[in-house]
Amino acid sequence: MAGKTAQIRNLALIGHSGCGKTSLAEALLFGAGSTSRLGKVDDGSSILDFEPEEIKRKITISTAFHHYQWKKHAVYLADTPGDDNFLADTRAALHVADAAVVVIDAVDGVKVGTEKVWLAANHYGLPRLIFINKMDRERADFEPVLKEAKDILEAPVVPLQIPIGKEAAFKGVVDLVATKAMVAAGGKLEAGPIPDDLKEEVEQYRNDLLNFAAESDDALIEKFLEEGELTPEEIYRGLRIGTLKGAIVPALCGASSSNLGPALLLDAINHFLPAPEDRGPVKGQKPGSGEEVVLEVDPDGPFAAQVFKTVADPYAGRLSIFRVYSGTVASDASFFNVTRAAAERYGQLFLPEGKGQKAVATAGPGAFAAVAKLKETVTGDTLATEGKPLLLPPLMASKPMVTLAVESKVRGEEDKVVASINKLIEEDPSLQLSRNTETKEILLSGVGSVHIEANMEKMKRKFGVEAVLKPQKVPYRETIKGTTKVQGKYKRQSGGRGQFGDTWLELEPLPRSSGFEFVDKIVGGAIPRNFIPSVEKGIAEAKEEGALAGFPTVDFRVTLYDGSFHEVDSSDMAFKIAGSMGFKKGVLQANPTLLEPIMKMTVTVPEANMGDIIGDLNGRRGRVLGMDAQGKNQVITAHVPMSEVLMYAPDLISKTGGRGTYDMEFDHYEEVPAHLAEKIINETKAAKEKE
Ligand SMILES: Nc1nc2c(ncn2[C@@H]2O[C@H](COP(=O)(O)OP(=O)(O)OP(=O)(O)O)[C@@H](O)[C@H]2O)c(=O)[nH]1
Ligand SMILES: [Mg+2]
Repeated sequence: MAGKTAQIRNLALIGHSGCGKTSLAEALLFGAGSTSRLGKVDDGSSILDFEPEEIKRKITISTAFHHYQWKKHAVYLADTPGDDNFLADTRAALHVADAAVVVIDAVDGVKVGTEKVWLAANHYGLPRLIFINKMDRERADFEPVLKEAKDILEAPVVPLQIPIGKEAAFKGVVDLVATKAMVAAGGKLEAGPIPDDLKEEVEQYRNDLLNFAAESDDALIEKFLEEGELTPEEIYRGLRIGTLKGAIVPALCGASSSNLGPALLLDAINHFLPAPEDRGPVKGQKPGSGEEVVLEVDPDGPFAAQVFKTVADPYAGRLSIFRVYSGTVASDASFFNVTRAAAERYGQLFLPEGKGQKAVATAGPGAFAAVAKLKETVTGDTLATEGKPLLLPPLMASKPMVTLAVESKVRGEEDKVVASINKLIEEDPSLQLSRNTETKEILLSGVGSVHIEANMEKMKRKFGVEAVLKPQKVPYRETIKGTTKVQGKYKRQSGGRGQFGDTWLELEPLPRSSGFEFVDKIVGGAIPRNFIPSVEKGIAEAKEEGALAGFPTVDFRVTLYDGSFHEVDSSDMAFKIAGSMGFKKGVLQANPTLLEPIMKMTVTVPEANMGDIIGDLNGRRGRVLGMDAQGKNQVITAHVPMSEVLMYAPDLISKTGGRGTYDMEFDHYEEVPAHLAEKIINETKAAKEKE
């Protein structure tokens, strides 16, 4: 028996950058009568790509949500970004979606972006449909794309249609289930006879389709073997069973921007994609214990939902968008945030509708719903009924690949920049903010440069705060390699009370990561005891701006072994200065050198790119530590100087056609080779003089 939510669908549109997801979503919404005009990405009239940063670039940056009713089904959809820079948002949508419609451009075919979202959909085990889009474009072709989907994505593709005509002559499809042509006429599709030249092809494809449908179900197999035919209802049933299991991926085609074909996708979504209950009961953990909690999908049962996106809305305030898994949430009430163990009161409940939102009284399983101004809740949190708490699995974290330094455009407004970035992070947890205490820079990490740039534009627009992006500085350090003895003497004795401090210091190198050590070997009162801490203080302060190029000096020992003083003129100040003078002079005599941070990198690339990537890492003064196979990929670990990989992401992307990814973290400091050290010292000094 069908459950209470049998006529609800929840899906994400996914696909490579620019394949037409937003255009398709607009066509579905328009076709179902949810919107009154067909929004276009190109003229900025899309209600899904509505943010100024999206309109400017003509790409989706942030997942948008909408919903429609079609033949008694309520469908909630998420239009996700295809660009790599914004895939964190796409993954978050897949985390909560029940199904996916994978859009593939009929000209470009399966691209790296398609593979990435396909794998993400595999990760979540999502039933899916394929929509081969842009059949009207020059060089559009249906069959090669099907073949790529089978070969590259390893998708069990089963076409539900074949196109009638292509490129400018694309005018409709043959519906292989109903065995009739659906041809564009006056903005609608009209049923008609199958064109003669397609009959043979139709028969072939239809045979495959019947076999797939029959194989999904024992009763159908029997009937098919006996009668050699199935009714459309039986075909739908068989294909649905197969699709829900992931054994079948039905494929459709069309042209979204001219709204030719999406109308049939409306039916396919109803027929083949799962209702919330088809995904099985909701599984979570009991907070604190890790014990599994299972909740049946039931609009009348306990409430369970997950916040998977937060948006700063200029009118409504901060909106938390969540997917309802079970129960029904009502307007002007409260729910329990299980993750934060806090009750949250809220006002109006909304269904997001792209640019706008619709106020509703309730929302049940399958819905993408939103409330404004929650106090404690952030992206990823689980919401539930108090007393029936369960924790849903956390969202997948995304790796930042690019880090840039952020400076306030207006001097002295760094605090405003930091506060605004923190607000951006609430919306987009794939951004990371940090501060380098050595270089004193504010650092912003993101998935790619475009990701960071688009966020800076958004910051200017939403909060009126402007920032300048720069490559981050490398936190070099200084040290000594030799040992020396040096006198640090400060004497000012002309007129009035003078200043006198005299020290003899020995400087020695220490192993890496030892920092700074001070040894007091004064005997016989050469320097009175009370002045000795001042000598150490003088050195400790001076070492922060090293003698070589102004970088912190590390890994050395100073032994104070002799000195002299003056009964009247000696003071803490005089000994502090004497210590710092001795240190600076001593460093320059003790074979000083620069140290640079070495990163530990883990680079994951397709096998075929491995040689190239290793060669490149060697060229960056890297040392490969190991290689490991991981599926079709190779994982290379290496030590590479930070200065060589500040902008590694674009190079890795171009060398691997976008397939490579990497992680890196600081590992240790090493000496900079002499010829490079000289260059860095000169450049740093020149930059200081300019300031
Ligand atoms: N000729 C043709 N152009 C199309 C079709 N569908 C979309 N386009 C165009 O392709 C471009 C990209 O379309 P979008 O709908 O923004 O693609 P998208 O997949 O949402 O892009 P991202 O969200 O940025 O990944 C736009 O210029 C559309 O007008 C189609 O069926 N035929
Ligand atoms: Mg889009």
